[in-house]
Amino acid sequence: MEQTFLMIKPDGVQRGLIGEIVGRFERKGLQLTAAKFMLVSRELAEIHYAEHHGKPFYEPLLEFITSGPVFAMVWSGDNVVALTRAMIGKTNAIDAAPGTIRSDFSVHTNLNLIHGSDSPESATREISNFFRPEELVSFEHHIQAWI
Ligand code: RTP
Ligand code: MG
Repeated sequence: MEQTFLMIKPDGVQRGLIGEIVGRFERKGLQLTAAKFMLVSRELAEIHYAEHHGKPFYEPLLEFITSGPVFAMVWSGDNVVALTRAMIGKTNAIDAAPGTIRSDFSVHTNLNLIHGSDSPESATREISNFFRPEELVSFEHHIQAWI
Protein backbone atom coordinates (compact mmCIF):
# COMPACT_ATOMS: atom_id res chain seq x y z
CA MET A 1 0.00 0.00 0.00
CA GLU A 2 1.22 3.54 -0.76
CA GLN A 3 2.58 5.67 2.08
CA THR A 4 2.98 9.41 2.60
CA PHE A 5 4.66 11.73 5.08
CA LEU A 6 2.40 14.38 6.66
CA MET A 7 3.51 16.94 9.23
CA ILE A 8 1.31 19.36 11.16
CA LYS A 9 3.48 22.47 11.30
CA PRO A 10 4.08 24.64 14.42
CA ASP A 11 1.08 26.89 13.61
CA GLY A 12 -1.27 23.89 13.50
CA VAL A 13 0.04 22.63 16.85
CA GLN A 14 -0.19 26.10 18.47
CA ARG A 15 -3.76 26.55 17.21
CA GLY A 16 -4.90 23.22 18.63
CA LEU A 17 -5.72 21.74 15.22
CA ILE A 18 -3.96 18.35 15.58
CA GLY A 19 -7.22 16.54 16.38
CA GLU A 20 -9.20 18.29 13.63
CA ILE A 21 -6.58 17.49 10.98
CA VAL A 22 -5.90 13.90 12.08
CA GLY A 23 -9.67 13.34 12.26
CA ARG A 24 -10.10 14.27 8.60
CA PHE A 25 -7.62 11.62 7.47
CA GLU A 26 -9.18 9.02 9.81
CA ARG A 27 -12.70 9.74 8.54
CA LYS A 28 -11.46 9.56 4.95
CA GLY A 29 -10.50 5.94 5.59
CA LEU A 30 -6.72 6.27 5.52
CA GLN A 31 -4.52 4.25 7.84
CA LEU A 32 -2.24 5.82 10.47
CA THR A 33 1.14 4.09 10.32
CA ALA A 34 3.43 6.22 12.51
CA ALA A 35 3.22 9.45 14.52
CA LYS A 36 5.61 11.55 16.56
CA PHE A 37 5.27 14.86 18.48
CA MET A 38 8.69 16.43 18.12
CA LEU A 39 10.93 19.42 17.55
CA VAL A 40 12.62 19.72 14.14
CA SER A 41 16.34 20.49 14.38
CA ARG A 42 17.97 22.98 12.00
CA GLU A 43 19.85 20.05 10.44
CA LEU A 44 16.68 18.04 9.79
CA ALA A 45 14.89 21.14 8.45
CA GLU A 46 17.72 21.73 5.95
CA ILE A 47 17.45 18.12 4.74
CA HIS A 48 13.65 18.20 4.53
CA TYR A 49 13.50 21.51 2.63
CA ALA A 50 16.71 21.02 0.55
CA GLU A 51 14.72 21.55 -2.69
CA HIS A 52 13.96 25.14 -1.60
CA HIS A 53 17.57 26.09 -0.74
CA GLY A 54 18.36 29.54 -2.13
CA LYS A 55 14.75 30.63 -2.61
CA PRO A 56 13.67 33.90 -0.93
CA PHE A 57 11.37 32.08 1.51
CA TYR A 58 13.98 29.44 2.49
CA GLU A 59 15.39 31.06 5.66
CA PRO A 60 11.99 32.16 7.06
CA LEU A 61 10.68 28.66 6.27
CA LEU A 62 13.48 27.01 8.27
CA GLU A 63 12.98 29.45 11.15
CA PHE A 64 9.26 28.71 11.16
CA ILE A 65 9.50 24.91 11.00
CA THR A 66 12.06 24.84 13.84
CA SER A 67 10.16 27.37 16.00
CA GLY A 68 8.03 24.90 17.95
CA PRO A 69 6.74 21.35 18.06
CA VAL A 70 5.34 19.60 15.00
CA PHE A 71 3.25 16.43 14.68
CA ALA A 72 4.97 14.14 12.15
CA MET A 73 3.02 11.24 10.69
CA VAL A 74 3.04 8.45 8.14
CA TRP A 75 -0.30 7.51 6.57
CA SER A 76 -1.03 4.58 4.26
CA GLY A 77 -3.72 3.89 1.67
CA ASP A 78 -4.38 3.56 -2.03
CA ASN A 79 -3.28 6.78 -3.76
CA VAL A 80 -2.57 8.30 -0.33
CA VAL A 81 -0.07 10.87 -1.69
CA ALA A 82 -2.51 12.44 -4.17
CA LEU A 83 -5.52 12.06 -1.87
CA THR A 84 -3.87 13.83 1.06
CA ARG A 85 -2.45 16.59 -1.19
CA ALA A 86 -6.01 17.17 -2.45
CA MET A 87 -7.36 17.27 1.12
CA ILE A 88 -4.58 19.69 2.18
CA GLY A 89 -5.18 22.11 -0.71
CA LYS A 90 -2.94 24.51 -2.65
CA THR A 91 0.03 26.12 -0.88
CA ASN A 92 -1.58 29.58 -0.81
CA ALA A 93 -4.86 29.72 1.14
CA ILE A 94 -6.38 32.02 -1.50
CA ASP A 95 -5.96 29.32 -4.17
CA ALA A 96 -6.93 26.39 -1.91
CA ALA A 97 -10.37 24.98 -2.69
CA PRO A 98 -13.07 25.37 -0.02
CA GLY A 99 -13.24 22.24 2.10
CA THR A 100 -9.48 21.72 2.08
CA ILE A 101 -7.46 22.08 5.28
CA ARG A 102 -5.58 25.16 4.08
CA SER A 103 -8.73 26.86 2.82
CA ASP A 104 -10.77 26.05 5.91
CA PHE A 105 -8.19 27.05 8.53
CA SER A 106 -5.35 29.15 7.06
CA VAL A 107 -4.87 32.65 5.69
CA HIS A 108 -1.18 32.92 4.73
CA THR A 109 1.17 30.90 2.49
CA ASN A 110 3.87 30.75 5.15
CA LEU A 111 1.49 29.63 7.92
CA ASN A 112 -0.27 26.86 6.03
CA LEU A 113 -0.67 24.32 8.82
CA ILE A 114 0.50 21.07 7.26
CA HIS A 115 3.10 19.54 4.98
CA GLY A 116 2.32 16.66 2.64
CA SER A 117 4.73 14.73 0.38
CA ASP A 118 4.29 15.73 -3.28
CA SER A 119 5.09 12.29 -4.84
CA PRO A 120 5.62 8.69 -3.74
CA GLU A 121 9.38 9.22 -4.26
CA SER A 122 9.36 12.29 -1.97
CA ALA A 123 7.33 10.30 0.55
CA THR A 124 9.92 7.53 0.72
CA ARG A 125 12.71 10.06 1.23
CA GLU A 126 10.82 12.15 3.82
CA ILE A 127 9.63 9.13 5.81
CA SER A 128 13.22 7.92 6.14
CA ASN A 129 14.35 11.42 7.20
CA PHE A 130 11.87 11.49 10.10
CA PHE A 131 11.27 7.85 11.12
CA ARG A 132 13.33 4.74 11.77
CA PRO A 133 11.90 1.67 9.98
CA GLU A 134 10.84 0.07 13.29
CA GLU A 135 8.69 3.13 14.11
CA LEU A 136 6.34 2.27 11.24
CA VAL A 137 3.57 0.06 12.61
CA SER A 138 1.88 -2.35 10.26
CA PHE A 139 -1.39 -3.85 11.45
CA GLU A 140 -4.63 -5.21 10.06
CA HIS A 141 -6.94 -2.26 9.57
CA HIS A 142 -10.43 -3.74 9.49
CA ILE A 143 -11.99 -0.60 8.01
CA GLN A 144 -10.14 -1.26 4.71
CA ALA A 145 -12.71 -3.90 3.77
CA TRP A 146 -15.42 -1.19 3.82
CA ILE A 147 -13.63 1.61 1.98
P1 RTP B 1 4.64 21.70 1.81
O1 RTP B 1 5.92 21.25 1.13
O2 RTP B 1 4.89 22.41 3.11
O3 RTP B 1 3.63 20.58 1.91
O4 RTP B 1 3.93 22.79 0.90
P2 RTP B 1 3.73 22.77 -0.67
O5 RTP B 1 4.26 21.49 -1.28
O6 RTP B 1 2.32 23.13 -0.94
O7 RTP B 1 4.64 23.99 -1.10
P3 RTP B 1 6.20 24.02 -1.49
O8 RTP B 1 6.31 24.67 -2.82
O9 RTP B 1 6.84 22.69 -1.29
O10 RTP B 1 6.77 25.06 -0.42
C1 RTP B 1 7.12 24.63 0.88
C2 RTP B 1 6.65 25.64 1.88
O11 RTP B 1 7.38 26.85 1.71
C3 RTP B 1 6.52 27.96 1.96
N1 RTP B 1 6.44 28.77 0.78
N2 RTP B 1 6.41 30.06 0.80
N3 RTP B 1 6.34 32.79 0.05
C4 RTP B 1 6.28 31.87 -0.88
O12 RTP B 1 6.16 32.11 -2.03
C5 RTP B 1 6.32 30.47 -0.46
N4 RTP B 1 6.28 29.45 -1.27
C6 RTP B 1 6.35 28.36 -0.49
C7 RTP B 1 5.16 27.42 2.34
O13 RTP B 1 5.09 27.33 3.76
C8 RTP B 1 5.18 26.04 1.74
O14 RTP B 1 4.31 25.16 2.42
MG1 MG C 1 6.24 20.76 -0.87
